[in-house]
Amino acid sequence: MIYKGLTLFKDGYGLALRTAQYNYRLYQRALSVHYGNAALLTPSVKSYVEECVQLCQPDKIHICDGSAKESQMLQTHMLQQGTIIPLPKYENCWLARTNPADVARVESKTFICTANKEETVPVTNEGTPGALGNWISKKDMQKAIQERFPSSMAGRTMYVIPFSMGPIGSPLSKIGIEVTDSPYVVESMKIMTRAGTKVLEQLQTGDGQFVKCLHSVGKPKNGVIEQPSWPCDPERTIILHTPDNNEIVSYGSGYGGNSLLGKKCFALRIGSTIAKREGWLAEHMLILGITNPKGEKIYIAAAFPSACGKTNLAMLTPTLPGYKVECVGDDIAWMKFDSNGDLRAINPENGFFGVAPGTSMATNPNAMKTIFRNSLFTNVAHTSDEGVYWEGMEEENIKSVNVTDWLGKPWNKSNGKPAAHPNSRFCTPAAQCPIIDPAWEDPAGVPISAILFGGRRPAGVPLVYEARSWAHGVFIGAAMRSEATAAAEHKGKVIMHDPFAMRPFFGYNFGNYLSHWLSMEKRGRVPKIFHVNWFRKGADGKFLWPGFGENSRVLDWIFRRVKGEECYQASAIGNLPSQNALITQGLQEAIKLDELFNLPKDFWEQEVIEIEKYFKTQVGDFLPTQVAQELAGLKDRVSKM
Ligand code: OXD
Ligand code: MN
Repeated sequence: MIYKGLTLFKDGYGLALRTAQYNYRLYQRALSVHYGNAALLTPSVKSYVEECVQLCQPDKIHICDGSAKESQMLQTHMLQQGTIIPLPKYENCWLARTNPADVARVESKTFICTANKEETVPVTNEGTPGALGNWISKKDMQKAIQERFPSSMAGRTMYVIPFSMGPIGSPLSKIGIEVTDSPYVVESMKIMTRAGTKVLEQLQTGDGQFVKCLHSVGKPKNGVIEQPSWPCDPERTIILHTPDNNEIVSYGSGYGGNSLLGKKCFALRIGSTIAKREGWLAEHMLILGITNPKGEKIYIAAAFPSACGKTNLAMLTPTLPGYKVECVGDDIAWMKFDSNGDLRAINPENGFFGVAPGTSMATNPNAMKTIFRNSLFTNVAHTSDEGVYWEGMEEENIKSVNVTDWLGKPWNKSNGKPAAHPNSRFCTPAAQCPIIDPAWEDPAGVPISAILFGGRRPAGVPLVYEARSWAHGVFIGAAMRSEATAAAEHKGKVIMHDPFAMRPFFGYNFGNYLSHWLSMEKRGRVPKIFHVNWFRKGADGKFLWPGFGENSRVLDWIFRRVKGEECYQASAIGNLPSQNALITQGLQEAIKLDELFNLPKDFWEQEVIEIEKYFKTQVGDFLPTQVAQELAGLKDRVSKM
């Protein structure tokens, strides 16, 4: 095998780093570091970069420093390539349009690589295809890499992004190095994580550990890049994770969760495996702080599937007088017990990569006040006054302008197609959120008093109920279901199982994940668990609950339960608010509380059958006995309803 040797030059001179194959001088080609300071790389980062260079054969190396000057340089480059267009209506905002074949996460092409399949997914004898993640063998993973990566960066620059998930230096934070050939990824990672020189300095003083993240947008086999402004290889896209050596390899897609490797790949998939080993939790959860009229404050974490309103809840404007909500994070929580036995959470991210459609001054004014500075929009519509538009945004914005849709075509309402892609996004710095929590970067994290599970359930599931115990709460998380959304490649409004809102993000066997959750009770004081459903519809097909700011009424009940108020009544599925406990005074519309909290026996009998089937076919013998007992308990109580 011929290795291309690597010589990293600082500003074209000086520092030479040798590969193990340095003696193959004949084959060596000096690669200049045309931006950044290679002297800051630790030996293990250097050797990782060298490996990536040997494999991907980039033309240049850029070591990201995280500066504004660097961003300007990359923006100019992306403007020239046509990857982004400026949005002078706002301050330092940009719009990217992807290749239409690269618009969402690709769950079917996402794999976890372990020695045995059972480490990754529950293996059952039921003959039903597994829906709790995809396993790949080491051999097949190597084959997949060798088929795609050699020379995949030829003619391009390789960017080396040092990033921290969590505040730099926090005992709860972890570091990653993402190597990518996409300047869009660099700019997005600079918003979504703490990235740049400070992280390299932390690596030098800390334990030196980092998660290896290799990403290439790739080159199609036939050599034809359909949209040069957005190179990708959708047919051969693959996203690979090796928990054994904390490594991520992603090929073929430039889109969000497939390419910003700190987010789903690191913070959730690899993160959950590290968390299991180290005794903590890495979860697909928002974190909010809520202060009641007495000035008491608690923090709540909530897991909803993608595109089910986590960002809206995290930034809620309460309608209940005297309440205040502050945002710690909108997508991911890393939670660990401290030495006092309190469960403390950090948001490992530094920005919001939120779903744009549906976001407006009416639904999420705090998001709207966050996103029009220093933000990168993807696949939203463009207006002739150099702004953006999406479905749900106040229509005044487009009264006197022309709209170009996410595909770059003229658009008006009458053409019947959405102007923005349903999974179009804003990528914006969290610090700009007007209600960012004062403790959002506290290295110690914030103490979590309640965990919420929820999803889009049009029928049968009440607005809110409380788990009877920790084990019952774990069962509720395991049994979560929700209507499919556009965040991934699923089509239609089918109700899918999405346990813990983690189905696409488990880094290891779901049965073992459940045992890990159950074991948390022995490690410290566990929070109360609740299930919420803002999406129940009445017989007339309309939503029974107004949602958004009115959800503060549900948070108020949860707050009071956390404080020990006896404002509940037991039911077959868990504790419901007792008569009049949910504050309804001041609601704009009359609420059909009976319909909202009604528990139809036939619905719950069916739900139990469905959960039983799911556990049997998907989890099999890996289902912890305690969870099976909780299901049996529910079945028994439902039979007596
Ligand atoms: C996300 C997702 O992007 O869950 O957060 O898809
Ligand atoms: Mn998410």
